[in-house]
Amino acid sequence: MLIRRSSDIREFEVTDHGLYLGRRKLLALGAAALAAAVASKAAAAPLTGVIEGPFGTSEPLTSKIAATHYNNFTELGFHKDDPAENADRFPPLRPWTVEIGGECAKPGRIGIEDLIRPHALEERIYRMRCVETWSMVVPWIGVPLGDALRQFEPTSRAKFVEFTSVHAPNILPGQKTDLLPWPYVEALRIDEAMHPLTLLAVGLYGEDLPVQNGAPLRLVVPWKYGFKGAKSIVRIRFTETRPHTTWNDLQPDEYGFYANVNPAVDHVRWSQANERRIGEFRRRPTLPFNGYADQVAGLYAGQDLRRDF
Ligand SMILES: Nc1nc2c(c(=O)[nH]1)N[C@H]1C(S)=C(S)[C@@H](COP(=O)(O)O)O[C@H]1N2
Ligand SMILES: [Mo]
Repeated sequence: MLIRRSSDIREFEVTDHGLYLGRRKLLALGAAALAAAVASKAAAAPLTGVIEGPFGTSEPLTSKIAATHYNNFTELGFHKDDPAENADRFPPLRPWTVEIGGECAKPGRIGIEDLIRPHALEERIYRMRCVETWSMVVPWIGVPLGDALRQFEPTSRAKFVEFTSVHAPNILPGQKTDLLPWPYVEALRIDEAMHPLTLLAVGLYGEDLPVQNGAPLRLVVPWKYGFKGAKSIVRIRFTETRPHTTWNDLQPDEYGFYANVNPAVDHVRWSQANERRIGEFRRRPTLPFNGYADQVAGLYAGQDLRRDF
């Protein structure tokens, strides 16, 4: 039942084909028609009181239409334009409860509002880099994950943090298939999770997170390949041992646990040395840690990043 031959389920194939469909559809629709289609989807609420975060880039933004229509969210379909198209199949987004547990002194179940209320929402313009060789620049809004997690008082045994995405096979079309073993699970080492660059995002482009980008809250880890950014999180757990994670379990030689953006370590079947920004034609060199080396390289001092890829 579960797992197809790994060659059938490469993220690359899934999304590359989808990207083609998406671009063709964009051309066919034209920007105006597409904008109308976007507007008719669940009305996004503007987020207020957002302050400018301490990190970010001044590079030109990817268009909102591209960032909300070239998506990987397997629960909502196979192709890159499926998540936007299937967005209204998603269960009601409020109230949304995230269960926090594992190696912490104060486990709890909290609503998204409770998670956010004590913290100022920050806007951070982050470079995003998929393990496929495209990239985006997206203005995310959220709270630093570390600030949100500290109140649960992780113990000294907490070495990793595991993130579990929504599981609703009766509603989510992708979960009626065996495209991936469900639910989607990702994890970070605790120092990565607590690093100030790691964001629990609740919005983008000034508004609530659209379903296709992982509503109502998802992880954004800008120095890592996109698959580390679990969407629509329902559970966060502190663990002593390294959790199993979806893509790493499926194809460990292709999707490393660390998944730090690294132009010097190729994917098994393609180079990771350069990338194409959505909306641009020329390729550009990929930067170590996606350009965030100054902030995060120290986390990996003494580690062999060819082995720990
Ligand atoms: N739950 C869940 N989270 C997920 C995925 C997924 O299929 N399911 N895809 C991942 C991958 S491979 C990428 S590149 C990013 C894409 O995020 P975006 O659509 O907002 O660009 O989400 C990640 N998070
Ligand atoms: Mo990805």
